[in-house]
Amino acid sequence: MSDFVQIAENLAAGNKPRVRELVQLALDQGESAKKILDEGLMKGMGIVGGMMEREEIMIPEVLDVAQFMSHVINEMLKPLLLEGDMNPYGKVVFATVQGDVHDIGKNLVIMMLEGAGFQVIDLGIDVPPETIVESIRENQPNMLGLSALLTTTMPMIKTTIDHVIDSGLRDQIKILVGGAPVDQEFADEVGADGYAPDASSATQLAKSLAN
Ligand code: B1M
Repeated sequence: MSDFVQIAENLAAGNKPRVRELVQLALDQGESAKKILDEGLMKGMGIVGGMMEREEIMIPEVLDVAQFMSHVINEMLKPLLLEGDMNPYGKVVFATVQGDVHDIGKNLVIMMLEGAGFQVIDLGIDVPPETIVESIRENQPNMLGLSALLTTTMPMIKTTIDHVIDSGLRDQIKILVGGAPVDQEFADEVGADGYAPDASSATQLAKSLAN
C-alpha cells in the first residue's frame, strides 16, 4: 500500500530526494500516475497553499516547491499520464490570463490535451486579451483554453472572452475555462462553453466539445 500522505507531506516540507523515492516506490508498487498526482503531489500543493495563506512559507520557497513538482511530473509521471488514445481532435490556443503567473495547472491540462491528440499553442502566463485574439486570428484554432488561479484574475477571463466576441471570432471557437477558483456557475456567467475542475476532465470535455 503506497503512502500518498507521505508524498504530500514531504513535498510540502521541500524534502525533494524523499519525494522522488516515494513516487518511485509507488510506481514500483503499481500505483497509477494519476493517483500519485491527485492523492500525493496535488494534496502536497494544497498543504503549501494553506501554509502560504497563514504566511508560514515565503514566496520563493513556494516557487521552489512548485518547480520541483513540475520536474517530478515531467520526469517521472508524464509518459504514464500520456498513455492512451492519440486521435486528432484539433487545435487549442491556451493561456493563463493577464495578471496571473500560475502555470502548473495549465501545463498539466496542456500535457493531457496533447496526449489525447490535440495540437496546443501555449501562450504562457500573464497573457493580455489582445495577444490571445491575435493568436486566434493567426492560428485558427477550434478551441480556446483560459486558466486563472486568483480570484482577482478571474474577471480577466470575462474580459478576454469579451475581446474575442468584439473581434468577431467567437463563433469559430469553443471556450473552455478552469483554475482553482473557477466553477461551472462562473463559466456560465462569462459565456464560456465549458468548465472542468481538473486536467483529465478538461481533456474529456475538450474531446466532447470538439465533436
Ligand atoms: Co499562488 N496563490 N500566488 N503562487 N499559489 C494560490 C492560488 C492561493 C490559493 C494560495 C493561498 O493563499 N492559499 C492564493 C490565491 C488566493 C485567491 O485568489 N483567493 C495565491 C496567491 C494569493 C498568490 C500571490 C498573490 C501571492 C503573493 O504574491 N502575495 C501571487 C500572485 C502572483 C500572480 O499570479 N500575479 C502568487 C504566486 C505564486 C507563485 C509564483 C509563488 C507560485 C506559482 C508558480 C507557478 O505556477 N509556476 C504559486 C503557487 C504554487 C500557488 C499554490 C500553492 C499552488 C498552485 C498550483 O500549482 N497547484 C496555490 C494554492 C493551491 O492551489 N492550493 C496558490 C497545483 C496545480 C496542479 O493545480 O493550478 O489548481 P491548479 O490546476 C488544476 C485545476 O485548477 C485545473 O486543472 C489543473 C490540474 O488538475 N485547471 C484547469 C487549471 N487550469 C485549467 C484550465 C482548464 C481546465 C482546468 O480549462 C481551460
